[in-house]
Amino acid sequence: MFPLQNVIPASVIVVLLAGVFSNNVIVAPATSHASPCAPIDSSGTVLHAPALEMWRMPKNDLGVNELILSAHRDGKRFCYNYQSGGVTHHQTPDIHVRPGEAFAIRLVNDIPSQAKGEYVNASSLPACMPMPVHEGPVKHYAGYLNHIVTERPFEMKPVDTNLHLHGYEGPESEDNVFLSTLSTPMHACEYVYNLPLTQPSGTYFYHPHPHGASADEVGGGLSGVWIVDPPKSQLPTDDDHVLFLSYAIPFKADEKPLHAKALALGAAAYNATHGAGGHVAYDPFDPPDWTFDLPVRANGVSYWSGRCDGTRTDVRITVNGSATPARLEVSAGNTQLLRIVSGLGDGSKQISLRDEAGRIVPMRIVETGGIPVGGDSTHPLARYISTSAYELPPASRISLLLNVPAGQELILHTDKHCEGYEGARQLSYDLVHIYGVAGRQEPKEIVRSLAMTPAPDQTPAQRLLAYARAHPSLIHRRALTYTQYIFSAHKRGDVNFAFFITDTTNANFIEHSYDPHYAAGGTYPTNPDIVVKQGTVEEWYLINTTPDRHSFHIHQMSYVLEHGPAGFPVSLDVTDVPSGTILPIRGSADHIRVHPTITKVLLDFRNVPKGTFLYHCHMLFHEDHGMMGIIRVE
Ligand SMILES: [Cu+2]
Repeated sequence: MFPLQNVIPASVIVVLLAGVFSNNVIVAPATSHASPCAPIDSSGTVLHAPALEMWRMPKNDLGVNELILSAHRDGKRFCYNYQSGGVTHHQTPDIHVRPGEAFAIRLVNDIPSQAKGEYVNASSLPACMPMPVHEGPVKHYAGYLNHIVTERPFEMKPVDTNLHLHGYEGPESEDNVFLSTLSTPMHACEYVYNLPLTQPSGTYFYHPHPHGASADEVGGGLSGVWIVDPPKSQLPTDDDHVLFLSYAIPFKADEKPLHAKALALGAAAYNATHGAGGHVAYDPFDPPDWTFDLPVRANGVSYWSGRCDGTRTDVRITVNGSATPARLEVSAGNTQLLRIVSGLGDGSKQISLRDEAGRIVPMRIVETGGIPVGGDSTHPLARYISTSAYELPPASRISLLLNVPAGQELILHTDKHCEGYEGARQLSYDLVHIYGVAGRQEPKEIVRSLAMTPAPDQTPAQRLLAYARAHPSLIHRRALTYTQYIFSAHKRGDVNFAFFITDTTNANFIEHSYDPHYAAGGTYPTNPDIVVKQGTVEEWYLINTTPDRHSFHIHQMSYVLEHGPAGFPVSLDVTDVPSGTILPIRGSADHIRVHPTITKVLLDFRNVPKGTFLYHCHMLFHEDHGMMGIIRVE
């Protein structure tokens, strides 16, 4: 964390008229800024966001330390501002919290217009209310292996918003994303959190979760970082860096429009209109290849290159709001911690470290998704996993340790790679040049961190995997299958993308998109897709039958990825679900099949609070178009 005055560049500080306090009611500032969102910094330097320690924030009139965040829109861009001492700041803060402490974040929705919610006492704010759901007419088709699939078009303009503390392990009532701000009288909600004592020390993410509008809002820049500090930091704050990856907004010319050929291919591959002749029986844990009925080459036109060339390149990204590559100077001799956070709504990045000659330098990963790889929240840097590259899905975080000798540099690089056969093509470029500078500080003791070993019981993740292997009869297995379609046009020129995540363990499954139903006055859906018993452990097979890359995230809890970096099991809350493998069909040049990939995770429901929450793909375009389900722990 960094003192505020040292980290906000003067060029982007815009101090509005200080609010006037009167009977504890803050009067709205009288002037406005040209844009509520800070511009992309082109200085070539990595800037650091303001660090706010929640326990130092002013208390609201209910006695809880409070941060007031307001959500704004400027064209395609979205951003958070925050209020402090009557002043509006145009940066998204890094929020520091400590286990066992209570804090409040008030979210004010200034997207459609300035709301009143900034300027009243917390006790005067009515509670958050259920988010309205806008559904189109439902049609039925035959989908994966001839099971029923429902088409339920869902459109929402990005005007409603809410707050999700991604990675938060407290009760459902404190992180209820079924609620939102727009339908409340002051377009604002106060979220009050009591951070569990068991919340791991590490790096987390906050962002809006309005179903149907998440991709626009998060991709447009509406997200930030929250950090759970250990009881005693293992590093000086100057050696602790957040590197927040987000799209360069407004979108640059490197974003090519989706190619018509790609649409034709998608339609050919997934048009789910073939007749329902009774579903195919199969082993849900060993699913068959999915054959495309319609040709991928026809009439002399090839809709399928068979290569990993994507249909368009992904958007250039920024680091902490600075154009890339950006320079970060660090103290030579001191161990540095890089907290790398993907704020990309849809893109999955493969990142690596390089030396000046371009050679791969092993990354020492001490944290995945907020959780120390060694499982020790008191000493979160105590263990590391060494790996040459890491696939960073949206909303995921890893932290690295590194040392840079004086006068040398290490380069954080995003690699060219395949985001699935249909997904965006990821370009290769440098993100951050990390220079070692001598004499900035007295060299400190190098942080002691030990490499992980394959011992089966070194970490909580290893112990859970060993337990599951030793007691297979106690572990409930579940298959979650990812499918996607383009349905027939509703009107001329219109295509309806639809994405599904379905519990296919039950042989009579029906593919349907996210579909919450509420009882009158209720604040949680009453129709969970998955019900689990508190106290159990489950193993989920994440099965990707599509040629697109997906990811897996669940709220309120982390889980164990069995085969993580360098083969180690790790705890995290978002993982990559690699695309299915494209295979030819013998005797047919025009048809292909997709061999599903299987990613295995262990979910330990023994310490998860009872409640109703969500699991979904964190490619937000996919989530917005249905790839999300409701789980109830009871
Ligand atoms: Cu997805």
